[in-house]
Amino acid sequence: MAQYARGAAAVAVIRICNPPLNTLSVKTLLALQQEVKHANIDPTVKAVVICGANGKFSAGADIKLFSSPDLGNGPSLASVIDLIEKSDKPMVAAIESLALGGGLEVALGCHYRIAHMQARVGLPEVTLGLLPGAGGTQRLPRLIGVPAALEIITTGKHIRAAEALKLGIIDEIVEENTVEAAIHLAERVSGQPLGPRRLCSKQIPRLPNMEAIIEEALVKVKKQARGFLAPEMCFQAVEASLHLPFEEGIRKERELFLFLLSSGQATALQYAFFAQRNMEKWTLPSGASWKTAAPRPIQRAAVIGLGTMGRGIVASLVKAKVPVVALEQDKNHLEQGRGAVMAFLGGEALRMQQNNQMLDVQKPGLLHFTLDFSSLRDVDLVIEAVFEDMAVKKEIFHKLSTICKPEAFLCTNTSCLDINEIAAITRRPHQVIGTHFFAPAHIMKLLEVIYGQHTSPTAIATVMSLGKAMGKIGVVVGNCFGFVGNRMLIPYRDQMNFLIEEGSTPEEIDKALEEFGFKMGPFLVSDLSGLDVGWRIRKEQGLTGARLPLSTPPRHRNGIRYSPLPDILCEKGRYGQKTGKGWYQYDKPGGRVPKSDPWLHYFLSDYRNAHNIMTRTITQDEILERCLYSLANEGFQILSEGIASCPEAIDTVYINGYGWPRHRGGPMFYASQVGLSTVLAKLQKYAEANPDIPSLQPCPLLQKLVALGSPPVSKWSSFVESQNSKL
Ligand code: 3H9
Repeated sequence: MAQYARGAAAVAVIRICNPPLNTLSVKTLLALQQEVKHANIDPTVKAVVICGANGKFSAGADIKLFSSPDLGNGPSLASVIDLIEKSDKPMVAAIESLALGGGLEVALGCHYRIAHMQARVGLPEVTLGLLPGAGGTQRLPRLIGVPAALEIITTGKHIRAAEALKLGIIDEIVEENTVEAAIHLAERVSGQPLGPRRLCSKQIPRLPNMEAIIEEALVKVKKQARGFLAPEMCFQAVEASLHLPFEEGIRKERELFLFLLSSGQATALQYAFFAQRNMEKWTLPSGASWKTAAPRPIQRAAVIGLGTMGRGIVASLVKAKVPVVALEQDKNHLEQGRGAVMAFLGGEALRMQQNNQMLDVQKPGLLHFTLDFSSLRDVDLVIEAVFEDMAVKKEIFHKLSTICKPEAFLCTNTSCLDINEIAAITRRPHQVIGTHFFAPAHIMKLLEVIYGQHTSPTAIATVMSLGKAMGKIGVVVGNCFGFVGNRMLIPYRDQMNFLIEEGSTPEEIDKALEEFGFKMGPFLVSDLSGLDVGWRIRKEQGLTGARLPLSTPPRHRNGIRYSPLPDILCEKGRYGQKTGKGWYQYDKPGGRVPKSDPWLHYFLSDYRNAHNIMTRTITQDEILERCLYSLANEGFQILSEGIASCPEAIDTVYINGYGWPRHRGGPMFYASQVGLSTVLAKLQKYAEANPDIPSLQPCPLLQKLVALGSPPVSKWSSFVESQNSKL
């Protein structure tokens, strides 16, 4: 609740109070409104400071409100800000820690803004599928100009106090006692005219080349959007501030805000926001959970293998200021790894310096490169990151089990291998856990944390806590081939291959999925990551089989449809970008710009002829349905097996590790938005037409959910739990 106190010189201090982040709920807004009204009519009050309780200004509107029946109850945020701005007593915002969204809009309604040097401000509504709906799109451009406001509002980025000062968002920065400083400022400005300080009556700063700037900004926004509505609506609202008087601009902002609020995209993004945060609150089928398991501190970690993954993991640990021992098998690999890690970290140190942060890579003890396994004797946790070869991994874990201290945790960075089999080779299976990082590991946020049969809750809590410190989004998942993310990719990739066998092209499939919202189509991704990676795994699984004459390799394995196309490409040395040829062609090995390859189209046509496949035109809808519904179908199977504890876990994995467009909420949320009965009917149709593709057979859980009337995503887990408890 907002409180009301009085400073020495009749300055009222109003504290926004709604822990932990002082979000603006109906109750908080009502209290803020009352306190501002009080201050306005109290003749002894000469000026007002607005701040947040517990050293945080405000994280903005309470996002839960947007889907709650309380929406529309109480005063609107816009009306409270209007009251603040129209006050004839100086209102000073004292910004500590953060002022985001509606929080910054409150501060923009104030006549002066003062911030602590560590504070961050921003209008991140776009990331929730919205736009700043309480005057932010009209006040910010009046304060800092249209180009800077467009950049902030269409990207939603957070801005540090120093930059906010440069841009003119805040008037002063202080190193300590922000509220005290704000009281002094309020005393100083008391009695001065407020007209020029009210952003609602300020003229937009004009630039001679404004039209060109606006056009350029629109092109940029459209290029990034890929069907995501909010950035363009943010653009339109800010553009309105250029042409319309303040009140009309506010009306336009409102209209666009309400449009976005009712769009499925805002619902999807808000779902994704809370889904991601819930991942920290993991629970195992055994009942053990984040509440009952405490993480152990990691004073020193080790990484084995400095290939692509190991390098990124080392860099992430160092960034998190965790001392690391980095181990390789020979001098050559060690030096290559050292060079790559130092290059990542050098870039990172520069970036951090620009934000007034420090990363001292040379700090003694922070990073130690070695060839000597005995250096791992004292570490608290090891992450093995060698290539995906069970025999090699087992050998390493056997060694670790004898060398590392008994309480050390042993993690394997694997994308598909069996954690139990690796754990069984050690004398401490309860300390063994899977950590599936995504490449490049120093950038990608997702971390699948895989528990095996014996993994202890303490090991999970420790890895989740370490992952968080490394800036990762940890998702706890069960052990099976491919875990959550890669297992679901299998039917998806099968469909894309089957579709090109039947008459589609990589270009058409990539375009369909890019228009759906993926940054890159699946064939382009495959060329980028290398076709040989999957080929090696398929060979190890014995899937690729013995080669018949190349033009007619069989399209089935044990009666189940199997497309040999990717294997044939690999046999021809077409690994993707690295060899300059894959599903596309590139100007040279390592080239990045894809070009359609006539060879591939002739090859596909020969292949279809050899197999007597009647080529047909495949629609964009069929491409999307077969690829995406088969992916979600596997998700339902994963849920029913308890590999993922909830649909939110699957969606968080896909959004953060597989490029699934966030504004579509993740595959499970998407299935619920399309309608479970529609997804079921389509799967049934495709399964009937393709009886040799078992992954198109609808999962029993999907069928049961449809029979139950398609409950919302939030109810699926309790349904699965009740089903499993009956077994
Ligand atoms: C808006 O303002 C619209 C306006 O224009 C007005 C229109 C009319 N609401 O993330 P954390 C919860 S839209 C509800 O773990 P951190 C969060 O779920 C809003 N709840 O902390 C978590 O709950 P729990 C614009 C919220 O330090 C707890 O607070 N604002 C909200 O890692 C702690 O959060 C934004 O988009 C919220 N607004 O990160 C800011 N914010 O403990 C959204 C947080 O139950 N928030 N919670 O799991 C964030 O980006 C991050 O929370 C922040 C802190 C960076 C602030």
